Amino acid sequence: MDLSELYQAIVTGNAKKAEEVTKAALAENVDPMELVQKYMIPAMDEVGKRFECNEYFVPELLIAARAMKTSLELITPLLVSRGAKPLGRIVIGTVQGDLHDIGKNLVASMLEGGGFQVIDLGVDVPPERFVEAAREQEGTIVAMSALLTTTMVMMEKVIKALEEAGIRDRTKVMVGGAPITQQYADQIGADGYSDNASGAVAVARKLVAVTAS
Ligand code: B1M
Repeated sequence: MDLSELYQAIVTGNAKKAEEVTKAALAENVDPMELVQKYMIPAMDEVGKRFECNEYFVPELLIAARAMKTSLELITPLLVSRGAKPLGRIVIGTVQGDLHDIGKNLVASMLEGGGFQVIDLGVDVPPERFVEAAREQEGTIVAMSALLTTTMVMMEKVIKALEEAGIRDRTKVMVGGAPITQQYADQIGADGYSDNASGAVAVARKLVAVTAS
């Protein structure tokens, strides 16, 4: 099977083909994370590059995203484990003003697969919504995703809002998304950062261990 067809299907926004190749690959027991990491994420990176050089425009981004999501819908159930007692509770969302959710959804699925109870607040999440969700249960981790340089600043606002609500000391915060770096995470006072979905699980596990000790 030629898995580069999955890459091509996403770059060209061919959701039907993406679905077909993903189904065939899974039927042949190809590792779902290999599909995501080797073909699907590079395809979205290529779409981003074409957008940057004005070869693609917003409609092409949208149809590529639709193809990506079609494949992810088939893969997500395989990333999510069931039955085990959760390691901890995580509320996740894309920050206010930002509508990108593919990476956030992937991180949420990996966290769930990694044994966490995940409450997904969706996209365009205002600081007070993160605070409200964190307040519901002590020890909750707040996980934020941002894809735009114009919206990443909201992460700091959420941390400030947690402080103002008096729950920052009992709420760990982790951040990620294409424009976020370890340096930025440190600068805004986040407790954890990862540049990818499986790394996010390792970070969340560390944060839980720190809270428990
Ligand atoms: Co947008 N977009 N977009 N877009 N888009 C980017 C982000 C951009 C880099 C494209 C470019 O110019 N090359 C650029 C941002 C530039 C900047 O800020 N510096 C951009 C722009 C400009 C825009 C608009 C402003 C375009 C416009 O309207 N003129 C607009 C903004 C809308 C808004 O949010 N208010 C816009 C809109 C869109 C669509 C809606 C059309 C669509 C999103 C559809 C959707 O998500 N449902 C879209 C898309 C698809 C992209 C690109 C092409 C792909 C994003 C993606 O899904 N990547 C993107 C270019 C790119 O990133 N290469 C681009 C795949 C995904 C798996 O990766 O989300 O990075 P990512 O997640 C990774 C890691 O970052 C990490 O793990 C994930 C898995 O490895 N991660 C975390 C993410 N969150 C994490 C959280 C963690 C830990 C790790 O802990 C909590």
